[in-house]
Amino acid sequence: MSQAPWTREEFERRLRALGERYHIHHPFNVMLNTGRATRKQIQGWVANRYYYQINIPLKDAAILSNCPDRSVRRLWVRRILDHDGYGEDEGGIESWLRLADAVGLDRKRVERLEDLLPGVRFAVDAYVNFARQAPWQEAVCSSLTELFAPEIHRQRLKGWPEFYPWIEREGLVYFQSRIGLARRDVEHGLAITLEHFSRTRELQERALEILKFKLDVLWQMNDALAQRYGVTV
Ligand code: AHQ
Repeated sequence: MSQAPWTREEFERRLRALGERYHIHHPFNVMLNTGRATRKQIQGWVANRYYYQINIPLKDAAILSNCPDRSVRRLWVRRILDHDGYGEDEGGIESWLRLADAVGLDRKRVERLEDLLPGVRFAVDAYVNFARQAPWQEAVCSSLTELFAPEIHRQRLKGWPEFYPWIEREGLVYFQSRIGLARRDVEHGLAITLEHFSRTRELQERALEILKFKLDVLWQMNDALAQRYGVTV
């Protein structure tokens, strides 16, 4: 006998409760955002996170290619332009390369993925392949880790200038841009998720599993970085 679905409020509460697994709590990220990272650890993080950034548009294009609903696509497409740029706006991937410049990395080396760790590559590829193969609503649900993203960007903007004065402020422009964009994107993604997955308790439980999968993707990236570059807690 299947159980009755949770109310939408309860379903959303349970989605948000998974924030306790967000990578803001990973020791590597805590080290970064409390000023205890070395130049090498920061450079390693920027070079590896570049692979995540360049794959976001591919992930979002996969969702578009699986989604027959024009009203969804016309909003979801903004995400690709946010990263790849549009008209005068050079986009988030260029901003990430500015961050690479600002932390003293050779951007050509970053673009050649010379420092990409296997654990980061496999975690990111798992995310992109999930988005390619899963029903588009499941891939939308997996983007909801950004429910928790504004806080992690705010932490960087607040702490890094004081902790890491050697990083040119221009390099932090990406984090500033994401606070507003993450809020906009989450509003859209959460509405689709609450609508699609609220019909049965099984669907709601599936949504929680999907979000846990994506939280693991982000957590694994930090595990790989901690293993390669060390972590001081
Ligand atoms: O810069 C980030 C970004 O553009 C996205 C898109 C979104 C998605 O579709 O999965 N997730 C995401 C995230 C970004 N930055 C991460 C960070 O820690 O800087 C956080 C990450 C996320 O929370 O999923």
